[in-house]
Amino acid sequence: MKTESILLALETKHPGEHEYLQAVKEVLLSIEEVYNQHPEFEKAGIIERLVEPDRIFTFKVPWIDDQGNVQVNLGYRVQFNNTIGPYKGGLRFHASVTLSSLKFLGFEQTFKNALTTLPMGGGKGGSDFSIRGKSNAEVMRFCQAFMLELWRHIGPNTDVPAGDIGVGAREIGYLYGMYRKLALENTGTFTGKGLDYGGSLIRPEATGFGGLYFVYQMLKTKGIDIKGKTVAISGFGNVAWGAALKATEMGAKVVTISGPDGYIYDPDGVSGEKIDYMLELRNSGEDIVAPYAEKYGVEFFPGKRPWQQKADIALPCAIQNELNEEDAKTLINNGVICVAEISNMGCTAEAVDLFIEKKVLFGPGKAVNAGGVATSGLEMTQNAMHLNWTASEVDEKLQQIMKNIHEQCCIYGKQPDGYINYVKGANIAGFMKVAKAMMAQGVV
Ligand code: 2IT
Repeated sequence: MKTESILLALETKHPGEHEYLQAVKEVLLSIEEVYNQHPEFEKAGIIERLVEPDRIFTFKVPWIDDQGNVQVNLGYRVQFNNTIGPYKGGLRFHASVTLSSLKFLGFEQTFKNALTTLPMGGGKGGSDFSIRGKSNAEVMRFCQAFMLELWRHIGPNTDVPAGDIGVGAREIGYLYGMYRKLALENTGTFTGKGLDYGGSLIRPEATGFGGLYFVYQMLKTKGIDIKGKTVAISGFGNVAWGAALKATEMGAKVVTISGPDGYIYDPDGVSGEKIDYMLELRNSGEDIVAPYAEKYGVEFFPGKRPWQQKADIALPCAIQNELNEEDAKTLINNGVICVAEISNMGCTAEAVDLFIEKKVLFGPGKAVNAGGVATSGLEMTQNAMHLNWTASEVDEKLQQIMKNIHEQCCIYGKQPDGYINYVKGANIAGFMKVAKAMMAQGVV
């Protein structure tokens, strides 16, 4: 593969799209060897076709705030690749959202969805709108204005959005309500819906639960029990919540959670009602964790990241590039055993390289956090069948899917010395599935 020249051409075409270029580079470097064994891929221009999204919708979202002022945000939907199923992926509402971040997320989503074994293509969307400090009515008006544009591009067999950062149960309710009104259909063109209108049990927990099921499998390869281990978690939203719940249930102790304002260290463990309190914090719309420290009398570290604390397991659960090389060094010096990205691309490329060099168990987001979208796939199945599975039915399927993803990573990622390079394993397994399907379907 002419990796260097492909990357150079992409950089020239899309200058400044750092996250997107970072995600593409990681995948290309890890699939190079396998790709070169398949000259037919090169002939079919698989890479050139895979790195560009199928199409991108960009639109303005005008809405009126509570003071009567007109506000204008940008909205996007990146339909990345639908070779193996309808475009599928979340919507992110966050001030940091740019075309670059959504392209990176859509690219990652394509491989992640392939890994789930379910028939879903990759997509992502969102807006630079931030729910921080907005009233409920403002959030509703924004969601409705956003949907007024997006609805014509999505559908149960074309593109099925879901939540992501800033888009939780409330936002999905407002978005779906407007979609349903405009599209005049009710087939569940959205996942993460409320239980009363087509949602699936376990979907809210699924990203965090799936992450811990994956960590369990990773530790098992080394004969290590998660029980009694200390866990550093970043973030305090839906993903961090699910991860804290499952980690605690498995007998581990979660000692940190964090927000844009800093992190809290709770030596007794974030457990029981303290986990419920995370939801309250999220719903307050203030985007800070400092009140946790006050409420439970623990230490708050303003402006700092949780990776400076000693922990056996580190779980980034917030946003991309939230753990850098310095953080990786600190964690390694403190004896970290396992680092698993439950956020998408939670670690910088330098941090990932260091973990792999030092043979730390490292799980990349597209494998570790695939339980969220996998359970979205299960929600789509239930909608199509017009029935609901029980929580244990969904959870059992989720566990099986995570085990399967772990196996796929081992098949392609096992090194001669026995170390499992999960980055390589996940990238190759995801790529091979999409590439083979693209080969079968011709140049389209
Ligand atoms: O990053 C992700 O996989 C998600 N935000 C969930 C996507 C989905 O369609 O459930």
